[in-house]
Amino acid sequence: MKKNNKIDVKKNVTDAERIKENSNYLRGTIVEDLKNDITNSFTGDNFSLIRFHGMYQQDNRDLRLERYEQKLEPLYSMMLRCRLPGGVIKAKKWLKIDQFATQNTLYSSIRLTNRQTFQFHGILKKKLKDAHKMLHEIELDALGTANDVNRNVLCTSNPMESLIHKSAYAWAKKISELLLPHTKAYVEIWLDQKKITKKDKEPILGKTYLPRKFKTTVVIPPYNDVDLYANDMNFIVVSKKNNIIGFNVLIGGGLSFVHGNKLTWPFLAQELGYISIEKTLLIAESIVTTQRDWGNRTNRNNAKTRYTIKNVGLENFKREVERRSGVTFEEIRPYNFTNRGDSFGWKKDICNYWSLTLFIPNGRIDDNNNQSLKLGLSKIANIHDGNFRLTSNQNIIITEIPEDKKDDIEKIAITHGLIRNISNLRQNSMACVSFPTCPLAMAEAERVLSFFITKLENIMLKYNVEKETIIFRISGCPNGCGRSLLSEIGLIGKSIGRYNLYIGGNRIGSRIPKIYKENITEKEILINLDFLIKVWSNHRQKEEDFGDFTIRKGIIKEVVDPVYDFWN
Ligand code: SRM
Ligand code: SF4
Repeated sequence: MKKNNKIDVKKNVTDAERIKENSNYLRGTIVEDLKNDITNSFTGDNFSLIRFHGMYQQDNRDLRLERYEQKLEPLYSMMLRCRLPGGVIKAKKWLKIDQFATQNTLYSSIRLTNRQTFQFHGILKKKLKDAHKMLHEIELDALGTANDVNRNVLCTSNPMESLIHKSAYAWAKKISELLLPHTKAYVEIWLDQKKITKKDKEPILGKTYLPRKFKTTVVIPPYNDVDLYANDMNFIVVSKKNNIIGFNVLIGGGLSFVHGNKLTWPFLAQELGYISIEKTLLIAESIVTTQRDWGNRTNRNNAKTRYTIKNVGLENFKREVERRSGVTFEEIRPYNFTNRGDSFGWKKDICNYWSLTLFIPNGRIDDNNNQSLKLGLSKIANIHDGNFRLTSNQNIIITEIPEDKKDDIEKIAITHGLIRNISNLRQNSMACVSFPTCPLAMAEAERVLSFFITKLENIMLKYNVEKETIIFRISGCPNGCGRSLLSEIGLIGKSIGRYNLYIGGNRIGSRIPKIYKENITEKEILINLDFLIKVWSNHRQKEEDFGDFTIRKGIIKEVVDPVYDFWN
């Protein structure tokens, strides 16, 4: 294994590295698999390679056993995630998305994600090219929305709220473009374009791409609606007289861990320094290439930026970024976050248009017996010339609404359940997708969120705190997609019907909560929360948030250094 006492990296690299190296810039044999109609699945390395093109192979886990007993192949289909930096899409384009979901997917729904984009679940292999071609027709793509690349770039929602918002959104798009894979594999395979170049090149990502997924945000204080502390690279806007003059740069956030593995831990993004605006792309590139070259390629559990920083030290990482970019970081400029979540209802923008923020339960846009959100949104899209803007909290903002369309849009929204009276608690809650489509799910999340919220609403009513809010989130496994580790009360799935209960995060999402009870049932969770909310309602200081209260009262120890405190 060792040569001259050095680890032979090539020999020790993970299978994921071998797959990338041998893929011919992400082509593999995907084209051959598409011609094979005996199975609905992708074979060998292609299972992983299609992720770089924005798709995941899944099967319906509710039907797995039944199909196994019938000796049938699992019901394979693909989830496809669109690239939509800042979450902005023309309302008219939405109609195509809506139509595709209805006509070509097994579930007929569209799922808004907490990274400002949408996913289709249940596309059969034979329909995949149609999906990519439809996206291309409306000037979208799914490139780089999954696997070891920079993912969909987040930006504080509603770019029309101020000139700063508009410009921040432009930066989110520029960063997304800069860090995209350059390979032409995507257009060749999915859009049937002829091979254009003889030799592909990946000047930033490199032939083996990044060691692991990489996440970026552009944020405008005081709104932390993007949950920046969960991301690898963050640009916090610093402005003067309505102009962005530069960014505070924070790196190394991430929320996943592995149950029982103390070498894995969540971590909050840390401050690197301030840069002036013209250095932005240079710095983005240098941070990414440093992580590309220094990140761990022998253990995927320790491959994200936060582990690289832990290994080499923040100062060394910073010096390397400065060396590569030729830019010296200045001292961090003062900034402050006071808000998270979305603010619902009507608002006027800088051009005197209106915007309407709608609550979408779990981000799931579908029609069923109780609601017709999908139909409602398509009716709005039909009469609206402006944009839909997807938020990092799985909601949607209809923007650029002229005064004379306001009433019509509101009427449709009310008729189809898109405007409803809901509690603050519900508005601020979140769950990941989990069952039935997520192959990694250990416990339910999306499908039990409403149940938990209704029970918690009753508990809060009982103790006269029903007007208050608590950031409550559920993730079906410790990958933590529901960002439970930035909540005041977070559940993380252990097995069917059982969760770890975390408390002690704060309202603005800059403190990681800690485990309060391990592996408990839904009933036990509610008994514990009834007790905690009762104590909070009786003993909190004026307007003290739930998370802060649990720390002040010593109910849970504060997580200061997550590497140690998260586990001990
Ligand atoms: Fe996630 C994997 C869904 C945001 C951490 N995530 C998955 C997969 C693709 C399962 C898989 O690998 O097969 C899930 C697909 C479920 C399905 O059926 O749709 C999945 N993640 C989601 C979404 C849809 C959750 C949602 O309800 O909104 C989010 C899609 C975002 C997007 O549009 O790109 C989503 N995932 C997150 C977040 C939150 C965030 O980014 O703000 C996290 C935690 C932050 C972080 O990255 O640390 C997150 N997802 C993971 C991980 C753990 C990564 C790690 O660092 O170890 C995995 C597993 C993996 O990558 O190996 C994962
Ligand atoms: Fe799936 Fe786990 Fe992510 Fe939930 S947290 S979507 S269960 S990977």
